[in-house]
Amino acid sequence: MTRRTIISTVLTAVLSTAWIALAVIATGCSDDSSPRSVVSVETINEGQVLDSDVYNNGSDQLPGTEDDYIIEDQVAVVIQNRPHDIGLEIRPNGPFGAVVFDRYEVRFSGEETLSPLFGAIHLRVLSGGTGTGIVTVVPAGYKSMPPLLALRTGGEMFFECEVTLIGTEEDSKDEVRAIASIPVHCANWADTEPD
Ligand SMILES: [Ca+2]
Ligand SMILES: [Ca+2]
Repeated sequence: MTRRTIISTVLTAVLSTAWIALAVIATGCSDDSSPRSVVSVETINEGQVLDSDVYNNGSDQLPGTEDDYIIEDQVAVVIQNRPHDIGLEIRPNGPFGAVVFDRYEVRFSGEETLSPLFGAIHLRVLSGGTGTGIVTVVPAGYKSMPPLLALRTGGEMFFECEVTLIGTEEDSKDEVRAIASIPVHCANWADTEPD
């Protein structure tokens, strides 16, 4: 091996190492594995406790007749989507980091047990903006079986309900989650007409 070849080989090795170092630095400078968008729940059910009516006597106001029905409780969830790196200038409607939620989970805690609920949703929230999704919290079916069924004739039950919206950031395809909790007060409340 000539002296020139040795120098060339060493130089190539040094340059390769430099490239690797640059690559590592570049990786280190970029964001970590977390999504570039940070989503959070601004409000759920406008910050109100959900009073869940387990039975509606219908327009004749009599229980046990044909016009009776059971309301499916839905709440509005307002999601905020802001950029992870606050140094970036993000405009609403810009292409960066819109998130799309496609499903949600509801989990209850309380003295009585209610099964977790898994639902679908379609909500796209632009970066730097907010969006409102409607989620079912207490399905009608839950009110037709124990333990809620017993409330038709009286009593009340309290639950803390955790709602998790799950989706992806369009740009990075990273999963994003927004979590909120809402107190739910179940009883056979005075009947109201559905919206
Ligand atoms: Ca009725
Ligand atoms: Ca009622």
